[in-house]
Amino acid sequence: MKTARGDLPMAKVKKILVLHGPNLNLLGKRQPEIYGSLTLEQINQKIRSLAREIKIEVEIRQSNYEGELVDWIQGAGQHFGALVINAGAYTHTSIALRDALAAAGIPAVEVHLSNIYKREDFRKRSLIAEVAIGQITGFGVASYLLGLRAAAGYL
Ligand code: CA2
Repeated sequence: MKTARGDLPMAKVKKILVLHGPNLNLLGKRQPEIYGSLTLEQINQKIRSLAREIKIEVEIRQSNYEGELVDWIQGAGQHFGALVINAGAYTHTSIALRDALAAAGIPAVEVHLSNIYKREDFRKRSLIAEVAIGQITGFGVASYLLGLRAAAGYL
């Protein structure tokens, strides 16, 4: 039987794709008062450790390029059952990411390290919130871990 994913069999995809958007590769080097002191690699280790604990597979990618993120989201439905995404500043600007997430055919959880509603006005609007199943914002690295648990519930 064919599925929304095309020719793949009905077997559930147990893997989650975690996407980090622009500038998240700079974490730990600047603005620790806003984003914490962990580097992106340290955050990724915590994500992988939780994934092992709750027995799910994760793949983690980071890009500073909007089009690359769009390509990854477009392809995600073929290999992953859900997405966790911190789209960084593209959260507030990217109709392209929003459209890709809306078309992805898998649930996405939006996460942010900082509380975007306690910051500048331009960060208070998320263009992807309406196409995500939910949003977790303001808990530092725990936002990713809560997001992973939430996404795992949809596998
Ligand atoms: O709070 C979040 O997770 C954000 O998605 C982080 C983005 C920001 O543009 C969003 O409004 C909220 C920024 C990513 C990290 O940017 C850095 C810039 C300089 C030094 C370290 C990180």
